[in-house]
Amino acid sequence: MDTGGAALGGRVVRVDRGAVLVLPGDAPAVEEPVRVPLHGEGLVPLLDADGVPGEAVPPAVGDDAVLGAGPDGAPTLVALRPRRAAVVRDGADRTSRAQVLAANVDVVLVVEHLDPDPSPGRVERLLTLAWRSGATPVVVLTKADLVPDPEGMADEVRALAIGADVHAVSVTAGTGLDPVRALLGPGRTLVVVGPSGAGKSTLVNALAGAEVMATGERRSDGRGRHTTVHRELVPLPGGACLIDTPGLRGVGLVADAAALDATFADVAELAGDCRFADCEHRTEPGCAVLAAVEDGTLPARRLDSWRRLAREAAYQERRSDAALAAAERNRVRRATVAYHRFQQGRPVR
Ligand SMILES: Nc1nc2c(ncn2[C@@H]2O[C@H](COP(=O)(O)OP(=O)(O)OP(=O)(O)O)[C@@H](O)[C@H]2O)c(=O)[nH]1
Ligand SMILES: [Mg+2]
Ligand SMILES: [Zn+2]
Repeated sequence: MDTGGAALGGRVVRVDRGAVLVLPGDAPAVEEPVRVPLHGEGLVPLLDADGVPGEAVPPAVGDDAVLGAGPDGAPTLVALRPRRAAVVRDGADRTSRAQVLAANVDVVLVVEHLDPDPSPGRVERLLTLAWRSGATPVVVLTKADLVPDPEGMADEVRALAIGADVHAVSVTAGTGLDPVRALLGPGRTLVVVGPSGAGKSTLVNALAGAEVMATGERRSDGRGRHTTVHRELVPLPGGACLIDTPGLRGVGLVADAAALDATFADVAELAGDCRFADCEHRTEPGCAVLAAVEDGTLPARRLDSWRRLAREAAYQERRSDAALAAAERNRVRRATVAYHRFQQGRPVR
């Protein structure tokens, strides 16, 4: 496949049913994105580092697209360049594969509100998602104007967000945004993830300096109503890109032991001192993790949260192994059918 330097390319801004919106990379100014139709199942080959097409996948927001021209001159999506980092969640149903929420990102902003109280478990879950992506996780605690001691609350979150910066911000009061703005270098891509109503689109607008995304009404119970319904990439005048996403309801994790260990670096370190290498930190003698809970150095909540996510990741891994095995059986069956048709001189489909 000729996907040389001369090939036209662009960034996938949005994925709709049957089409993607692509912002041409070589546009003189930031123009309107072009609508490029998707055909069949909407799968596009993902190129490897050598430009060789590999598995066909659904395009994701943030993908670097290689564009060609159809017979009528209309743009077609030829391939996707290799993804350098991707935020991936477990597929929604039993058959579907993991879903790419955002591709080619540099920073994952884990957005959580200070009012109502932040949920430690949700922050840990989203941090695991963020660590797995390969991008840098940063926690943004919103609505600092609504609580008396945002910094005290931020310190509590810092204790569980090991290795990630944590910023308390208020868009309403215009406070705390500078360290987040500092992440917006030219060519960098940031994606916001978090629950509905956390203020992701409000933050995107503040960073963009314009009302690029619609934001929700504030309800008295502080909960959102899924104002944003599409994942969407917003190019900023300074050359950075922001990807806004709809609120995540109980996002499923894709199994990744390293990401879990990054989020729970404290548990992982303690586990190194357990007597048994395969210690599950339940009832085993010589368990350093249980000892730390016992003497108060590790919050019991933290161990519970680790357990929940580790169990889920293990389940997901078994499930994806089963799905892979089923896909392989299917592939072999199809190949066998094709071979028989070939032997019988019938057209191979
Ligand atoms: N007081 C206050 N309200 C805020 C702040 N940031 C966002 N809000 C309000 O929170 C509500 C939800 O904000 P959105 O930006 O729509 O939330 P979202 O995370 O994009 O929600 P979804 O699109 O549903 O996922 C809106 O009413 C915002 O005005 C803030 O810093 N302070
Ligand atoms: Mg929104
Ligand atoms: Zn142990």
